[in-house]
Amino acid sequence: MSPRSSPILVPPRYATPFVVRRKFQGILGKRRAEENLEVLTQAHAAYVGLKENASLIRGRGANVFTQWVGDPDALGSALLLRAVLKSLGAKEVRILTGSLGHPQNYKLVELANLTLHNPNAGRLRTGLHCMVDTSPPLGMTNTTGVDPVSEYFFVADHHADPADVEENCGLKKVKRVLLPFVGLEVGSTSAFMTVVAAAFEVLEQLTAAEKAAAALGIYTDTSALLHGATPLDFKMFEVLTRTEETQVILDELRDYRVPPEWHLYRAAAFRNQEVTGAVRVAPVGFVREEHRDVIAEVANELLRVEGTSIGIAIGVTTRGIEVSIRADSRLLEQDQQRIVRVIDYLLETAFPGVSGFKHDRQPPHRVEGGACVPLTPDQRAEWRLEARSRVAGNGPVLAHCKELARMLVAALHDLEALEPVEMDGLLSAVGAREKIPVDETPGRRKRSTASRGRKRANQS
Ligand SMILES: [Mn+2]
Repeated sequence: MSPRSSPILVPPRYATPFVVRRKFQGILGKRRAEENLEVLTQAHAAYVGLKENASLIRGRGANVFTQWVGDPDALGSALLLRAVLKSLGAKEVRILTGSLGHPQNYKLVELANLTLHNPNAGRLRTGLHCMVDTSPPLGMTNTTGVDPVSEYFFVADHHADPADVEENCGLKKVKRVLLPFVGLEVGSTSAFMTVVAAAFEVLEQLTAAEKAAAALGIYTDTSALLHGATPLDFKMFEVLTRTEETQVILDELRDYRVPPEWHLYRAAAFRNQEVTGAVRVAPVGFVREEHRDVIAEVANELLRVEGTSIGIAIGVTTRGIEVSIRADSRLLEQDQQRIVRVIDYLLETAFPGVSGFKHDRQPPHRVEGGACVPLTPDQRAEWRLEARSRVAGNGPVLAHCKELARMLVAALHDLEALEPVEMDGLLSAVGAREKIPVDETPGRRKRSTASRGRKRANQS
């Protein structure tokens, strides 16, 4: 992209703080409006932009794309945008989500009575293209498999960096993104879309279940308002859950049930894991697409095991090879930032040229990410995966996951040989920790006894 050419993401026009305060004080209260002034300035620009373009929307259809595998934040944002577009006269608004990967999300879709359309076959051909909780262009990273579009009407997302979105749009020949709200500084896209919907006065038209769905979006993306939640996330969660009816539905969504297979995946992951120092890699084997999010849950759990800095889970779905990575550098005494470089190296070496690998850097110490590598025709023919195939079993799929696990560990050993300082404390962390006298403090002794007990349980 030449820096002089006009940007694809049309820069929003921002109002003065006076105008922004006046619009949002009634919704958030004076103090909260002041606390959130920056993001509210963006919400105000979204409100004005949508209003000014009402003539484009009226009588027309709209597509709202999410990630291929929809999560609560994406679905909550989508139904909020749908309400806004309908209030501006849109004839039909379709939510385009390829699949769901978690039982909680099936429950959400059922309770909020959402109809999800296939992102390719189910789109309105002449509709305005919108995107929530993920950024253009379609067909990359978590929208792999979605046919591209060249013009976007409205985008709201808190994940990608605006400069990266601009660059990727240029590479994929996107012509224009008319109303881009990307790289939002909020814990959830749903919080942003809730305040936009409130500006349009459409919140009260939502059903209790729809409000609960949006609240769950805020809740899950901020780990129950504990991780990366901004004042806007807190406030919008409170606004959405004011009625008892909404609270009851939200409680039901939080208290979801998992299918019995869920624990087969976990058991396979912990039985097959490769542990090298502070690195745990768990091959899971075949995972049904509707259970796909268990791979990320396994990665989270690996990182929870004491003394772990990197947790990687590998599974195969009918979509492809799915890898989920979690890293935490708090155990590393020096230069905690190097965890990002180690993960970068690992992904580039083990999966060269694979588009779709992406990870959020959450400095100073957390890295989260994942990717889906499409299956080759040979793998498809050999494995003959069907939706009903046996999950997490032995066989060629698990063998392939194990092979990938070994490759990742080998790549780390190579990096250690090349740059020992980068890898200090990662592959050899357990050995280093065992040198610490166990009776150093009473607290430490207690913890290490507990950890030994858990390790035995996991290995059996
Ligand atoms: Mn999100």
